[in-house]
Amino acid sequence: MENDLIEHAKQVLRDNDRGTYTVPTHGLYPFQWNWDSALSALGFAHFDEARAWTEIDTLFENQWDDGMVPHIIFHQVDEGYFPGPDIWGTERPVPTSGITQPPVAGFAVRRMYDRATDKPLATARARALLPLIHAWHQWFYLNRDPQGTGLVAIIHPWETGRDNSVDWDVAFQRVPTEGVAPFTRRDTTHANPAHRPSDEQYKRYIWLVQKFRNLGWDNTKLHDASPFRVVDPGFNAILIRSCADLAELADELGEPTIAAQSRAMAQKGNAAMATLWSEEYGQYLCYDRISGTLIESPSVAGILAAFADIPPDKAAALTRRIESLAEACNYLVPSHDPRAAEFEGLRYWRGPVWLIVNYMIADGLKRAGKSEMVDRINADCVRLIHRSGFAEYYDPITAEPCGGAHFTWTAAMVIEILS
Ligand code: 9YW
Repeated sequence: MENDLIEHAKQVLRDNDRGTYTVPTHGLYPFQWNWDSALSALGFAHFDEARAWTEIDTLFENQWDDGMVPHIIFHQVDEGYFPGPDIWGTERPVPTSGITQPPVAGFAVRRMYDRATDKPLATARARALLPLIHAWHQWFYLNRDPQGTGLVAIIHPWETGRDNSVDWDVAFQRVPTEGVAPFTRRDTTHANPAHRPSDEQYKRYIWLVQKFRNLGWDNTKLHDASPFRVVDPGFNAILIRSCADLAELADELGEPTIAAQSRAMAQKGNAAMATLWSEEYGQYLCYDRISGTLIESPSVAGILAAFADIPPDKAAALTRRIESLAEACNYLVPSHDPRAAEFEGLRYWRGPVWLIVNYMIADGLKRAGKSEMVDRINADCVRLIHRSGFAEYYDPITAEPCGGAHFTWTAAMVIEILS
């Protein structure tokens, strides 16, 4: 039974494989997405290590000169997605978007290296990627933490990969909708509009893109110029974990300078995470860098923080928090607390379960010794797949499959969990 699931998952990866990169799913997302690729490579690594390395290589071939790795790479022309390269206007040789996404590649590369059966290949690829991933991490702290707080801000909801999270609702009101050129959405022709962000949110997404484009995509200016600057605990945890993992990898590969710098970034980030803890919510919260306040929104971002090396008492508290969420839904871990007024079980990042998020939470809790909760989360992932297939996301109460089907990173996570 589980072997069948793994075989099916591999087929999803093969079907979405475009040779040197994979698409998240054909139709809805016809290009390469940043954190999708890093996590999908983990799935490929179980049956084709060379292909897994190529996935990450392709991503970093499109790294910007300043160190940023863009969130979408438009390898081919496809009118089926909005906003396409003409809207971004980044003028890259291979067109890309102008913002980034959760930097999970450092974690993925270390894991691929550690598990590699072809060590010469892994050593060569990891050695080449090491300075590139390090440059991306340094880019973050330089450009997205200009005050040196130890935590980076995102300047567009798309950067967190949690596009329409409740976390942004208040801060996003600061982003105007006036002056946005008329556009036609494409996502709602591929997926049920009830599972997607609203039109008004799309206008604000595009307003920000226009703003940054008018500033020539100059990252030394964008942070301070953006009316939307939010510190996300999940995003920061991913960056911290990737820095820490890159430090270990750099030690192994004999790169002491990268190791020391990576470790220093991770340590500073880890210490600063404490400022995002909420005793009242029993989890971490986002922080609005413009209003200077924590955002009172019980989303999964504050639980995903477990992916970094958080203190044992915080890992225990997050485990209790997940136990409490389990009382309000049938499948862990909902992207928003089902008891909150804003919860919507079908709408993207306002409630549904995402397997990639589950995977990272479980990975962090495993390191913290919370094996019972890890088993529970993994079992829920498998139950969801059995019931509803390889969907983009799932209703945490009914298990209804949402968004796109035949989804690459969902399949990759199944291979990871079951192998
Ligand atoms: C969009 C590809 C991407 C993910 C994001 C997810 C969604 C794209 O799909 O965003 O156009 O809204 O929110 O995390 O990387 O799977």
